Amino acid sequence: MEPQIIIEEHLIKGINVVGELYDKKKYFLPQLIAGANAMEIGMKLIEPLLTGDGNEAKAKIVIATVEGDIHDIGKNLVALMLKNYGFEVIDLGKDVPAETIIDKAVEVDADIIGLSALMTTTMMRMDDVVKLAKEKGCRAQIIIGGACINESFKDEIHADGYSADAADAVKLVQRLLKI
Ligand code: B12
Repeated sequence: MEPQIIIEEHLIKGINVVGELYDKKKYFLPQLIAGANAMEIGMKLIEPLLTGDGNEAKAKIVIATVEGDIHDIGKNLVALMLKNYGFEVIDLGKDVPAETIIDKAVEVDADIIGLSALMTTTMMRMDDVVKLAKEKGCRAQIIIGGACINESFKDEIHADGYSADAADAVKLVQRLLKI
């Protein structure tokens, strides 16, 4: 089976089932954490098997989960896919303050900033990053994603792009950078 299929058809579908059972109060935090850990272990095994075509120009992408949010499975997946397509990805991790993200983007002269948020309580932290980028004259285009994010939220906070999944994130970056 192709590694990409294992991720899309099995790991992501699996964690979504865990999420649905959690919503229905059939699963609780321990099961949620066990599911997330299983997904991470699976991803570590699959990572070396993924191969991009390696033909893309090396653009720099700073990626992070916003402050107050510790969900990083989706962000890690997006980072992995982008690396796999030859982009230089600087992953700042999770629960990252806006200042840290913008300072790093300015320091490395990033082309793109990728932001992830999974909670309605943390999605507004993306707005902070967009505003701070303008204030500090950061030239990077900002793309956003996460289960609670959509195209209209992207427009509302004046981010440059939104994608619903990791495969589309690659296409989005290629489109924004015109490559
Ligand atoms: C796994 C999980 C956890 C794990 C996280 C482990 C980890 N290392 O990430 C643990 C158990 C730690 C956890 C904790 C909590 N969680 Co939680 N969690 C989930 C769950 C079940 C799945 C999330 C996930 O990983 N999905 C799989 C990935 C692959 O999908 P994804 O993140 O959406 O990413 C894809 C796209 O969105 C997109 N994408 C993502 N990021 C980006 C970034 C860019 C730039 C782009 C372009 C695209 C992109 O591409 C990705 C790949 O295709 C969701 C339920 C759900 N169905 O979403 C709840 C959920 C997100 N959690 C929730 C909550 C409330 C919490 C807690 C507050 C629970 C608690 N009471 O403590 C804490 C959070 C504490 C905090 N401060 O952050 C709520 C949020 C509700 C809301 N709307 O605000 C959810 C929706 C569950 C629910 N229905 O209540 N959680």
